[in-house]
Amino acid sequence: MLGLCFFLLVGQLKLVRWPVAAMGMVASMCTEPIKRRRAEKDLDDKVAAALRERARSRQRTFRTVNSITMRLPRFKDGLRDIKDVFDQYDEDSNGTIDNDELRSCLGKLQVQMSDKEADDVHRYCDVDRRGGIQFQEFVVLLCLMYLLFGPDVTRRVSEFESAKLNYVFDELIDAFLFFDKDGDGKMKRKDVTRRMNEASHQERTPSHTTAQLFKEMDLNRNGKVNLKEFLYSIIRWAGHETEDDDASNEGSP
Ligand SMILES: [Ca+2]
Ligand SMILES: [Ca+2]
Ligand SMILES: [Ca+2]
Repeated sequence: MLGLCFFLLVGQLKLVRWPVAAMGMVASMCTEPIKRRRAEKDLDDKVAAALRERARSRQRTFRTVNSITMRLPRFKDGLRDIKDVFDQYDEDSNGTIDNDELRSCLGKLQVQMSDKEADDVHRYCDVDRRGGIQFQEFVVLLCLMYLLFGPDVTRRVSEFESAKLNYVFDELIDAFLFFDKDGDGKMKRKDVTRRMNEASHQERTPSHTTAQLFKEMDLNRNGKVNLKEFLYSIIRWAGHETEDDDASNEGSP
């Protein structure tokens, strides 16, 4: 505590000597992450509320982890269809949906949002923080829009593929609800461990495996996995890698 007070004090002493413009910049650097965190939390809360509503109105469809694993090939098929949709909205074909492309995409899906809200969603769905929405994040985005705004969203994506997309999104969301035992919109490690082991009494999943699994899903390392982290991980595990992703992953550290 004393150490923290010391750092704060040193910081203030330095600020006194800085020009006013620099102080303004520091102030905006300090407030910006707070605003971002608030927008992130608001969206987390909205998603959690929609999940609770859904859990109340829907019968549980998954009873074991194996039943989820068996659906992965179907997820993969569904992802192939979404790739065509992504290409349609990635107007300049650079493999990323930027802010303007997202606004135009949300307009076509008739999702009512202000530009600021659209930008918040853009930031929220940039799960890997590489800037912009790449394909896997676009699947997360569409699934979240489906959860928040209902099946009309997928109908506007594609009348023809709508039923198939709904099926994939329903299954993905139900898989999350299977693990989110207390229905607060966050999976805890103990929930995942319990679920992984309740199907078989003889063959327990080693604890280091569930720990590793959880660590891979908990992208921001806060000890909980929310729906977007779960979706992003499942999409990776379903094995859909686009050529663009392969190319950009090679370049990343
Ligand atoms: Ca683009
Ligand atoms: Ca991204
Ligand atoms: Ca997390």
